[in-house]
Amino acid sequence: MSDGVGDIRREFTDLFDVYWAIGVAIWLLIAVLVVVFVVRYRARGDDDAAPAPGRSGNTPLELTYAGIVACIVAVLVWLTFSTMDDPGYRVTAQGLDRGEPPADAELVDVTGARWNWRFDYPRHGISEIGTDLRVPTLTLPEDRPVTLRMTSLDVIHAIWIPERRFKQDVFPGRTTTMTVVFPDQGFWRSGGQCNQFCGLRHAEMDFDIRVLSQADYDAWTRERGR
Ligand SMILES: [Cu+2]
Repeated sequence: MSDGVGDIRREFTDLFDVYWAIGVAIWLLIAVLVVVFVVRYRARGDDDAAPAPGRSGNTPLELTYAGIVACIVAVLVWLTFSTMDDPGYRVTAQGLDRGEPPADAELVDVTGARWNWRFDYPRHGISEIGTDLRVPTLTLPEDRPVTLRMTSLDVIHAIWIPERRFKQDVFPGRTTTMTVVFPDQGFWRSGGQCNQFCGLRHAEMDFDIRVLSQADYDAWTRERGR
């Protein structure tokens, strides 16, 4: 993995695992308590059907319970925000380019417009534009940071790459910069989608993703470039 850019997919999967484990633990606790109370306090014939003398409350127990819940929430908030603070996942807008892209990052200008995507590779003079009949292909080098400079020509779109757990809105009149890494070679048909409803043909606003070895990527840029 290249310097400075985390593996977003792995980081968000790890984060999800924490949420999942806590959710399962709480579900099990409640399920066990329900069974215990059903068995222990079940009606045992008419004599016992009258309501048991109630207890009005147990303040220390309730405070302990609230404290545990607050701790869980605090941990989840902290974990979530520290995951999103990965340099590769940092949103930069309108020239506020904090989170400097790594020096070896490939640069791709992404432009969304109803209802297609355009990918420009300014260092290679390559433009890849979708048409009504064919979605474009985002071609990228393997295991190298790729800085996406994203904007829109009309309305708000969102670039969504489920395989990498990557999603970001793109806005007209504003550039958002993010750096991602695709660690494995492969081809994903419709691996990228628009995720912000943008009109009639929003659902068709897809693109394919092709990740090549560095050598194949160099060959591709030579062949396609000017
Ligand atoms: Cu769209």
